[in-house]
Amino acid sequence: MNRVRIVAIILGIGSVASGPALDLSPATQILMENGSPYYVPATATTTSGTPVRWDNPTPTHHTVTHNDCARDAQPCLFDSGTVAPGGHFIVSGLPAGRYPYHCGIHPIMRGQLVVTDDLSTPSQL
Ligand SMILES: [Cu+2]
Repeated sequence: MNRVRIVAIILGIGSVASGPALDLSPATQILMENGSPYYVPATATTTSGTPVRWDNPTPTHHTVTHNDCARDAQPCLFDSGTVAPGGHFIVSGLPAGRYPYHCGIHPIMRGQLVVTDDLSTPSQL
């Protein structure tokens, strides 16, 4: 009985790992596109405790680069580097804030990530 149950659990994990459509992780997802608005949604809102995942379903290489990465005085909070077609990029643990970003390869591609405090996580006392 127990063995059957364990096999079923393993198969379940395998199907999630191999099928992006079945990804059950509670990430905020953003799609890259080759046409406007380029990042969908163009403005994504999430909470500080939620990973953010950008997927590149296009046949083109793109990046997800925080705008402040180009300014020496500002902290560069995320820069994916090149994300190949079919690839993805995940950021987690961002503090609350508003993060405009762009594609380093195609500067016309611009998006914005808004992170709010995660109210489900108890604040440190
Ligand atoms: Cu691009």
